[in-house]
Formats: sequence, C-alpha cells, structure tokens
Amino acid sequence: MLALLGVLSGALGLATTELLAGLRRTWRNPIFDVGDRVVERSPQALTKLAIEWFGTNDKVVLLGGIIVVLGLLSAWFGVLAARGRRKIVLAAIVIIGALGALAASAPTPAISGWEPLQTVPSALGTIVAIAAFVWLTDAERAALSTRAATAATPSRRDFVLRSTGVALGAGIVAATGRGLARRFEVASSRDAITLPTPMTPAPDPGTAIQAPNAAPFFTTNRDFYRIDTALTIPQIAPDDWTLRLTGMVERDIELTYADLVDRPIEEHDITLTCVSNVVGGDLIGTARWLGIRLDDLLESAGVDPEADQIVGRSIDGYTCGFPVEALDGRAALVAIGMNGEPLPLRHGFPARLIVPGIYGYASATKWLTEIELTRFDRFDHYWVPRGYAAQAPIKLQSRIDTPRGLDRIAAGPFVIGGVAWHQPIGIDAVEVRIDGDDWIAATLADELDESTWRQWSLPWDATPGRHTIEARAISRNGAIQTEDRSEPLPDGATGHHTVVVLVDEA
Ligand SMILES: Nc1nc2c(c(=O)[nH]1)N[C@H]1C(S)=C(S)[C@@H](COP(=O)(O)O)O[C@H]1N2
Ligand SMILES: [Mo]
Repeated sequence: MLALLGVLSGALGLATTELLAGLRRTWRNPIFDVGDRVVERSPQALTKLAIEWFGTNDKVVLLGGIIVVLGLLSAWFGVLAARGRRKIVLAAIVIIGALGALAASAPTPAISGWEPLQTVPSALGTIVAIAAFVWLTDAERAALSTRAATAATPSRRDFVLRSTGVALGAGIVAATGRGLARRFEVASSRDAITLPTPMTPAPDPGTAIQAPNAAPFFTTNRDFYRIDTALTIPQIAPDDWTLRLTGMVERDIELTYADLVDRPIEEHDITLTCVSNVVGGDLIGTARWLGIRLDDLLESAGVDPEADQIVGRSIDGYTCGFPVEALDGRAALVAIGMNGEPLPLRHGFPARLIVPGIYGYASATKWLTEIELTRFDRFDHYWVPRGYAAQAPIKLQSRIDTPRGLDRIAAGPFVIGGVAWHQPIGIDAVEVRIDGDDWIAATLADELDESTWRQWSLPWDATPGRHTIEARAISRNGAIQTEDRSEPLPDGATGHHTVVVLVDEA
C-alpha cells in the first residue's frame, strides 16, 4: 500500500513528461534520454555483453531496466515516507528529476551543446511527482492517524479516492501525450512521396541471379536486418530536412530534399553488411537503392586533397567514417529509396549513405544530415573509441543457407545452397566440402553487380548419417576465404561457415 503511493506518484510524473513529449517535437520522455546517455557511455565490454546476451533486443532490455529501477525506487520511497522520511524522499525525487534533465539537456556533443529548454519535461515531471507524492502521503497520514477507524471513515475513503485519482490521471495524461505525439510522426509524409525515376535504372535481374536453396537475392524491406543505436526512430519530415556538405571542401553545400531529388538519380543493387555479422549470420541483406552519387556531390563541393576521411553524421548524433579513396568509381549513394519505396523510417528516412564494400557501421549513416570531409587523424567515428577499426572494408565471406545447422533431411538427391560476397570486388567461385573431403566447385548464379552477394548451389547425394558441410568463397582478386576464425570485433568475422546435417534413411 505504502509502496503503491510511491509508484503512483512516479507514474504521474512520467506521464507528465509523456504529455510534454506530445507538445513539442524535440521534447521526449527522459527515460529515452537516460537510455541514450547509457548507450553512449557504456564501456566496450558492456556493449559487447549486451549484444551477445540480448542481440537486437538490447534496447527493450535497457529501457525496461530503467523503468524497473525507477519503479523499485518509487516503491521504496513510499515506504520510507511512511516511516517519517518524507523530506529525504522529496530530495531524492529532485535528484532523479535532475538526472533526467541533465540527460535530456546534454545530448551528444556532435549534434549540439547544452540545451536548457530540453530540461522542461523532467522539471515539470518532477514537480508533478512531488506534488502527487505530498498529496497522497498527506492522505495516507490522515488515514493512519485514525487507526481505530473502519474503512468507511472519511480519511480512509479520501485516501483511496486520491490514489485512484492519481492512477487514472496518470493513464489519461500519458495517453493524451501519446495521442498528441502522433502528429510528429512522419509516416504520412513518407507515404506522400513519389520517388523520382532513375537516369540509370539498375538492370533487370531476371531469374539468373537466383540459385536454388539460397536466400532470396533481394531482401525485402520487411526482412532487412536493422542495426542502430537509436532508442526512438528519428522522425524527420523531408520538408524540414537538409543535407549539408562541410569541412575540407572548397564550398559548403546545403541541399533540401527537393534539391536532392532534382540531381541525377541512379539506381544500384548493393549488399549491405554489418561488421557484427558472425560467420553464418543474417546481418546482411541486398536491396535496390535509389539515390544520388556521392562522388558527384563531392565533386560539386571540391574536396581538399588533404582530406582523407568522409564522415556521415546522423540527426541522432551517430557518425560513420570511411576513406575518400573508397570513392573509386563504385556506386556510393546518398540513398532515398529502397526496393522501390522511399527509405523505410527504420532504415534512415529521408536519406542515408550506402557505400559498397564498407561495413555499415563505417559507411551507412541513417537519418543523414551532414557529410563532413576531414582526416582520420582528426576525427574518430562513433564505433572507433568503442574498439572497432577506423577503416573497415568488407571481408570475403560465404554462407550456407540450406540446409540449416542440425536440419534432418532424407537420404537422396539434395541441393545445398547459399550466398557469397566480397563487395565491391566480386565473387569468382564458391567451393564446398563434405566431411572434410576434397573441395568441390559449386554452381554460381549470374552476377548482377560486383557490389552484391552472389548465389551458389551444389547438388549432393545425401547418404544416411551425420555430415559436415563447409563452404568457402574465392574472390575476383584471387583471394581464397580464410578458415582462420576471428570475432566480429574489431573489423569483421572470418572463418568458414560449417553446418552439421542429419540424414535419415529414405
Ligand atoms: N544513425 C545511425 N546510422 C547507422 C547506425 C546507427 O547506429 N545510427 N548503424 C550502422 C550500422 S552498424 C549498420 S550495419 C547499418 C545497418 O543499416 P540497416 O539498419 O538499414 O540494415 O546502419 C548503420 N547506420
Ligand atoms: Mo553494423
């Protein structure tokens, strides 16, 4: 009962911040700000553990954890107050509010400096939480002082009424905030966009790119993996968006969405790969991207020959960085379209970078707002202080899609299938060996573009028992995929994908 008072007051405080988040685009529930600051400051070992334990659910775990901690603290506050420690509790609530305000007002230095207005949700939330707490604990005291009284005495009833009122109030206030915040969502501006037609359409892939039993050549937007540090998906209306090109250039450029669409638009099929993809993993996908060429854009700005790094900044403070040298003619894009649609919100709407051959963390900034020309010895992009390599070309890799590890299949003819990639160089061969025997060449599907993965397959006469299937790719540059195993950190996993399959008597 006492604990409940604390929790109710805390809930009303949070509900207030939720209401404020519905009033102004840049205001939000400070739980997200605290979460963001935790993510930014987490030591590398902790980030690694979180990803290993929770995978892509790490965000839910983080936010849930903050809410649980707040809930437990509030409950404890309720108990403390009943033991005559109300002043201490009030001071503690102020401290928690101040932490929220601090988290909200000191965002990533990359985006902006100290922003006093951002403290408003936490400040008002704290005031409301305190007021509710005082109001409820007053009623509680009155109820307790009439010990002998029955549940029907006015003070007891008053207490129950007040608690119910606060609970209902919190629900209504939070729901109102949620409702109001919907007008900041940009899903409808995205729906309203008609994508421009490319000057150079990508080739019609036909069916020759697809090998049997390999993952589909194009990954649908829905199935495309998502990796980012954003706790809430940035909502950027194209009308409010600009892309700036700054730093070591002859002239700064600023493009609106309309300016961007007016430039020559190209379409390219590119396989995006995450450095965290383990051998055999699925943090990789291929899409048909629509956008403007980054090399063209840089040419209009005039790049200082001393610049050796291109940094892509996101509205959320994230940065990537890759060598100027990477723009060697490959189709690096400021992309606005993905598989025939405007970029989905979670994939970076309204614009993002896509650079063939460089792991996503170092090249593929989503919710892009600025491209800065600089030097590697002057700036470390987001993951560099967290232990990842500053430069990260994608490694030669292959994956077995069918069969899956420990699948049971029937004896007889069976087609092994998979994908192999070495963007932007291309794949020349894939070889498979069974039970450590000789390497056998797989059949490759056609190559659509050196910057996409290539499908492969191999017919096999499966005999009863347990078999180990292993694959390796051979690059267009002659390199043979190494069997030496290394972890994703610091610059991408290596090793052969190996699966064990159980073959039953036919
Ligand atoms: N703003 C922003 N962009 C980002 C990231 C991020 O955390 N924030 N993560 C990068 C990483 S690690 C990868 S692998 C790709 C993934 O892009 P996707 O989510 O569209 O598949 O986005 C990159 N761009
Ligand atoms: Mo990544």
